[in-house]
Amino acid sequence: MSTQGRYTITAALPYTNGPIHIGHLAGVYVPADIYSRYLRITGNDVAFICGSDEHGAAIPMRAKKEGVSPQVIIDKYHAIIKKSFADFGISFDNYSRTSAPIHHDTASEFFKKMYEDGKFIEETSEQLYDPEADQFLADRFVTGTCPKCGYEEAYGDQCENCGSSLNATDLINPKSTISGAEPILKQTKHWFLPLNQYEDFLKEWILKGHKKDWKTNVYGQIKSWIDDGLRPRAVTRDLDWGIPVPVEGAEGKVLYVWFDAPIGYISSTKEWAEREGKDWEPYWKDVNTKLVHFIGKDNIVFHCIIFPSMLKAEGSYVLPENVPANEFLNLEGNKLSTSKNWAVWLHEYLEEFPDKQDVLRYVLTANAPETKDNDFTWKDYQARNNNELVAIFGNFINRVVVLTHKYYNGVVPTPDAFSEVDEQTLKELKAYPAVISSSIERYRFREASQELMNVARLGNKYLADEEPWKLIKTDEERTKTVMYVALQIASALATLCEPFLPFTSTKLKNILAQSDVSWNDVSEKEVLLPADHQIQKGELLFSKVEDKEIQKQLEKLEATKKANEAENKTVEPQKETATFEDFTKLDIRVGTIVEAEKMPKAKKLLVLKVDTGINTRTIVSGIAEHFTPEEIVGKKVTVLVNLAPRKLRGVESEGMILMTETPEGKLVFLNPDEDGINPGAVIN
Ligand code: B3M
Ligand code: ZN
Repeated sequence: MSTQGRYTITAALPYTNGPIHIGHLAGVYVPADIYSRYLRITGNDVAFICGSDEHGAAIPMRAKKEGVSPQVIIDKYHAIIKKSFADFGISFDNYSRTSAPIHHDTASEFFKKMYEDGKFIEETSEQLYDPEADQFLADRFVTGTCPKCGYEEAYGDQCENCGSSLNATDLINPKSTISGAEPILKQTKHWFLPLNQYEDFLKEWILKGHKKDWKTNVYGQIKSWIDDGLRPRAVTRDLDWGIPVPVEGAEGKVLYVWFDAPIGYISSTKEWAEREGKDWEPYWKDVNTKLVHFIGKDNIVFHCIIFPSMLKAEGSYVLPENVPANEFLNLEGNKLSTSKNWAVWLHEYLEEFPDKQDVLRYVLTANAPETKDNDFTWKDYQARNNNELVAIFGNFINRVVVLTHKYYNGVVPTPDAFSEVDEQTLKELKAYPAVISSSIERYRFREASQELMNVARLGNKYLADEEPWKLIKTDEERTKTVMYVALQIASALATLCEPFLPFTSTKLKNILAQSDVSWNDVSEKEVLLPADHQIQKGELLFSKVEDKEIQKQLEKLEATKKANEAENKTVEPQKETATFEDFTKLDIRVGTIVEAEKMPKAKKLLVLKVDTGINTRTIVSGIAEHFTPEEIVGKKVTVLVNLAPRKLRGVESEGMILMTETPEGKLVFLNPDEDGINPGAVIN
């Protein structure tokens, strides 16, 4: 069991450019909350810290789209997000926001200290500038033709077609997305954190120090970043939304959002400490403090490479003890997406399932994407609720409470001598706190939630075996003992479920009129609910979710799908007329994929060997995110065989596999009967 200590626990600061959904809850906030609640009730000193991330280019972009100021956007979503967290019992000690003055000051000072200590390198380079809008263009604000593959809608930082990461200045025919003007090059100075200088430190700290206790998904990502070689990273931007760079000669520049956001953890801690009359510094600077960051997998590099390098450079802070990042949650087989409205929004869920916060917490924990991406389905939600929370946990408590009232007017009976079964059951019960602790302390929250359910199973089995409802007719003394033992299990459950099911825990403690059973008491005390103790009238802890409620949710998603499809029906305009001669120039054949492998270091590319009937040739195809090499070997495909060969990442590609795309953006081989392919889908 955990020894008492000081913990600073952070949960990723959500961007205030939209509300939050089940993916956020499952990936970050529920596990962080379980961990924090657990540490508190086992006697640790905990600062559980979060806040809204209100800077970055995405906020003004969203504001522009909605035709309002960035301030309106952040105020709106900050309020919605903060309320959702409170509604789901996420027990932050402080929820701040990065627009707060205390954060602006803290981040500015952090930057200044690093600046004065010579931790940055300054570099003047030519950046794209929108002469009409009179501003420098963040990478995402520039589109143009990809120099690698010719795709015309590539972004300044990445080509979504071939997966190459780009520099905005490499784009051919670049266009500003703000004014449409052609950007010009203009000199601008920026400050860079030379991450390459931190390689040795990072290797020593993570690769050696934490190899064993960090999650393999996290460790693997860090290792591959380090193995790829780290480069200096700009920590300032030309943008008019953010924290002004606090040094001379930096007018019109702000701190890069990923520089200021993690410092938000520190400023939120300060805000909390000020309010509580505490000293914030031990929570960040005392070497005995354990700093733990809960995040999603897309934030790993920032929390495991960049922020630790910043902390190291600043010099006075502790480094994270662990970063238990989760994978992603999908919804009914598709990626959660804010823009496609493919989500279960927390505020909407509560309208339809008021009082079922704990159910969602439980389902998201039992099925958490801890080691791989996972799928949330409404059927699974219903099954976990009906078969576990109602049928096991709720049923056990209900029987205990109802029988105690029926037989003893709600007064805990005095037991007789324990039988062997009683002794064994109580012994098993006492072992659970350590078992659940061990899972939680290793960040295995799924496992922990199942061990909790096993406590209820233990109670159910005990009642089913001892059958007090029959026993009462033949042996009143023995019945008292059985009910006494069952009440001890109920009491243990009230305490042990608190990290997972905080609302249920409160209800159950009220029913049992129990206030002072601690986590350790469950294993250490002989008696949790003493004889003669009066319990309260019962209420149902959980209720069944009916088929029609699930059906309604599925229909709602179906409607979203239809709406997205309708929106995507904006079919691409027909191209210029091609003559018959033009057409006959294209030589399209059927081919068989005979080999497939991933292109090293390119997320989207597969290198294929295709038997075209003419010969077997190499074709590089941007489909790696849609197919595994294994699943396509042997597939028949259509191939444009006389496309002029071109090199992709140094590999000569001789031809093109014809593909099309579903409205959800999944690439499919040419087979127009495939689900979701609509008239007008472009073949390319
Ligand atoms: N604002 C959230 C995200 O990437 C990002 C986290 C900041 S944590 C310091 O979804
Ligand atoms: Zn490209």
